[in-house]
Amino acid sequence: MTGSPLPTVREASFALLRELGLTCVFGNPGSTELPMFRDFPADFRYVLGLQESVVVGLADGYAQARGGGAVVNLHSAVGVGHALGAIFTAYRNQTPLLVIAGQQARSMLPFEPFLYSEQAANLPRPYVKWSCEPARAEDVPQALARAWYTAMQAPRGPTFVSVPVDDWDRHCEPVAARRVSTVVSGDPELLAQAAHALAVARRPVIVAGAGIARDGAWDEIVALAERHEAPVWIAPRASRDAFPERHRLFAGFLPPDRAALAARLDGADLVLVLGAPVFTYHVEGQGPHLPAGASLVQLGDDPAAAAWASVGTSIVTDLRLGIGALLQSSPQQPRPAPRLPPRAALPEEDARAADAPSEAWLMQQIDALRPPGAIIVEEAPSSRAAMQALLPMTERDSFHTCASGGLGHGLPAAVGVALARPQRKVIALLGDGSAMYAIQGLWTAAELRLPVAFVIVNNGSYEALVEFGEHFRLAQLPGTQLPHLDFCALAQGHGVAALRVERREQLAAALAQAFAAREPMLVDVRIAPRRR
Ligand SMILES: Cc1ncc(C[n+]2csc(CCOP(=O)(O)OP(=O)(O)O)c2C)c(N)n1
Repeated sequence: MTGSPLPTVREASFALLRELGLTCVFGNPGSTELPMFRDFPADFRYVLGLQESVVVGLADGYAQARGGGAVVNLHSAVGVGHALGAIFTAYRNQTPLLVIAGQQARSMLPFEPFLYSEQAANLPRPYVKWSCEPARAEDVPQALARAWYTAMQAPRGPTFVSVPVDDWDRHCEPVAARRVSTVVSGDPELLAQAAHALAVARRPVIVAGAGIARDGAWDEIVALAERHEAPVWIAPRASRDAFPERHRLFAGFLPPDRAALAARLDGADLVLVLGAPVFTYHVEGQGPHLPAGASLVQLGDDPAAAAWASVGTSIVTDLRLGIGALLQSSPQQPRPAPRLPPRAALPEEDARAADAPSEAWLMQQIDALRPPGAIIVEEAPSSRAAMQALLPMTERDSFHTCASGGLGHGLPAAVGVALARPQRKVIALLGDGSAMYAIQGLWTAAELRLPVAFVIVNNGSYEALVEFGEHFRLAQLPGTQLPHLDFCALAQGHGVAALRVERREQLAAALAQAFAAREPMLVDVRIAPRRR
C-alpha cells in the first residue's frame, strides 16, 4: 500500500482468495493479466497450462477431486475463446470454478484496443452461472466474492469475472470472506412421500448418477440399496462413480437411449433416481420413458434438471441429506433378492500371443494391475463398453469422465486430479483421438512431476464416429482415420517418458511400470482393430 490506508484491488482480492482457501491459480497469462500477479504471494501457487482449454481441464479435475473448487485465470477474449469448450464441460460437470479473465485498461476501452474483449461478460454465457465486468475497479473484490459463492451454490458450476488490467493497482475497501450456505435440503413432505413409496414398493430400483460423488453420498446409497434389496443401475453417461460395481446389488449401466433404457428397468414398480437427470439421452427414441407400471422419484441438487425431467416427482436436495432422510423413514421390508442381468463373460485370450492386445484384454490387465485406490479418468469413447464390463469401479471417488461429451477434458483433468490427490495413482484412459485435443497437458504433468499413467487406447481412428456412422447407415465417413500419430514422440517432446505396446505379451510389464512410476508415464497401446 503506497500513500493510502486502503489495500489495492490486488491485495484485497488475494486476501479474500486466501480466506476462501483458494490459493491455487490455474492459468495461462498474457499482458492483460500480468499486473494481477505483481508480488504474487508466496503461499499461492500458479499452475501453468499451455493452452486455455488445458488450463480449465486441469482446474476442473483438481476442483472435483479436491471437492472445493478452483481459481482460473485466462487471457482476455482470446484465452476465454480457447477455454469455452472446457468451460461448457465444467458447467455440465457442475464443477465450481472462479474464472478471472483479463481485459484491456479502462481508459483504452473506447478505442477498441488490441486484445479488447468487447462484450467480456457475455462471451462465456450461457455456460457460466454468473458473469460480470465490475463497473468500477473498487468493485472487483466484491465481484470475486459473489462469483465464488455463486459457483459453490447448488448446482455448482463456473462463474466469470472480467477485470481490466489497470484495476489491480487501484485502492478499494477490503472484502472479508463470509459463510454462505451451499447445501439445499429437500422438501420434508415430499421426502416423506418418497420414503413411503419406497417402503411399499415391491420391486424398487435405484438409478445412480454423478451427484452421489459430488455430494459424498457413497455410504448412503449403499445403505439404501441394501436396506431395500434394490438393484442399482448407473445413470446414462454418469460422469463419476456412483455405486460399487462389484456389489451384489450392482445391476449395470443404463444406455442413453429411451426404449433400451425403459427395457432395462422393466419389472420395477418404483424407479428412484439419485443424483442424475431423468434421463440423459444420446440417440433419438420414442415411447415411454419408463416401463409400464413404474413410477419415478428423482432426488438431485439441480432445479433445472428437476423442471425438465420427463416423468415422476422431483425433489431438489443435496444427496447426502436426501438419502439420509429416506434412510431414516423407510424401514427395511422383506423382499427377495433381485434378479440381476448376468455379468459380461471374460473373453478367452492368450497373454503370450504376439498379436495386438484387444481393448478387452487391456481393460482386464488394468483391472488386474492397478494399485489399490487408483483413480481412472476416462476419455476413450468407443472403449467405454469394454471398460464398464471389465474394469469395475469399486472404491469411492475412483472414476471421472466428462458430463458434456466434449473431448479434451480427460487428459488435463487427470493431471488436475493427481495434483489434488497425491496419495492415489491416477490412470488416464484416453483414446488416441481424444488425447490430441489437449495434449499439452502432458507438459504440466511433467513439470509438476505428477505420476499420472497415461494409457492411450490407440485404435488409429475416431472409432466412436465410425460406429455412429453405422447407426446413421453411412457407408463411408470422411475424417475419421488418424494415421501417423506418434504418441511416444509426443510424450517425450513434452518431457514424459513413454512406452509402446504392440504385442499382447508386452502389455502387463508396460502397465506395471507406468503404475509403479513416481513420474508421469505414457503407454501407447496399439490395440487390435475391431472386427466388423
Ligand atoms: C470437442 C469434440 N470434438 C469432436 C467430438 C466428436 N467425437 C466424439 S467421439 C470422437 C472420436 C474420439 O476418438 P478416440 O479418442 O480415438 O476414441 P475412439 O472413438 O476411437 O474410441 C469424436 C471426434 C467431441 N465429442 N468433442
